[in-house]
Amino acid sequence: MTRLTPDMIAGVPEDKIDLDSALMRMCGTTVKGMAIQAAGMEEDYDFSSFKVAVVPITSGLGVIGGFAQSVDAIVKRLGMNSYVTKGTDVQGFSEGIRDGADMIMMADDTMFIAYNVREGKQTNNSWGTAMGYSVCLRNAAGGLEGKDVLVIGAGFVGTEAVQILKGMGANVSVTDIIFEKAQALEKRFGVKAVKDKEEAISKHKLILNAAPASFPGRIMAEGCIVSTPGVPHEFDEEGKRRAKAIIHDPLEIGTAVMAVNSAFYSLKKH
Ligand code: PYL
Repeated sequence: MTRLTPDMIAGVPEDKIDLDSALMRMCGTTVKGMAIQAAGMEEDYDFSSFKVAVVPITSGLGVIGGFAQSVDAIVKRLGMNSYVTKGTDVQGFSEGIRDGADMIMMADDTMFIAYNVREGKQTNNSWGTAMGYSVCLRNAAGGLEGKDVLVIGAGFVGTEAVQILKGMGANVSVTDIIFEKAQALEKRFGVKAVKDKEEAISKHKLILNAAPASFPGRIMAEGCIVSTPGVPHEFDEEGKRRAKAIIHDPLEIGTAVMAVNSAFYSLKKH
């Protein structure tokens, strides 16, 4: 998983990219609507009763400037009652519990989770990101049943994505810079491992890019839809011209899905 930098998430707290409008234009949903779909629910929900504590974590490579504030802003935009704890790590976790938080969100260098305190259940960001970007791709494509979809990257997110997309009825191919990783997913999930990434990109109109790689527009299919959580993220002018839609944000789609899915552990009971 590529580690975010403060620059990558600088505009998230004030929603500089206006993600709701972008998703409404490309996928026909708001961020919250997408997250509710990703969590397998239908109608809208008022999440204002959910108290969420976002805990900065200093382990490993340490705090990322603006990360906790970005998560807090994303969760607030879902209508939840969110705050960043004063303490970090165990102290921050304990503060959230003491304050009666329903959910605790925190990330170290390998895991980012939304922990539902009441239900003792968690949702992680790899699943949240894979599910969120798969729902966006499905909505932008008007459904994936029987359609060819290419997943780039057989890491944490790509591994979740191949399963989710197959479950949505897509014919899934997967490629990775380490071909053996793609072959391992072929063996486990019955998807198709493809070795030549550029050839695969040129042949697919539906792509979920779960790798840090971006790709030159000259190999992209006309009218392709690229759902791409991969960071860093850049597409050249030719790529932007050829694509029907490029769905991307540095953190919000995955975070919104994991927060909503974790909240639903409590709501699905009723
Ligand atoms: C969750 C993000 C999405 C992409 N890469 C993942 C990443 O950067 N993970 C590291 C997050 C570290 C957060 C730090 C803090 O500020 O609390 N421990």
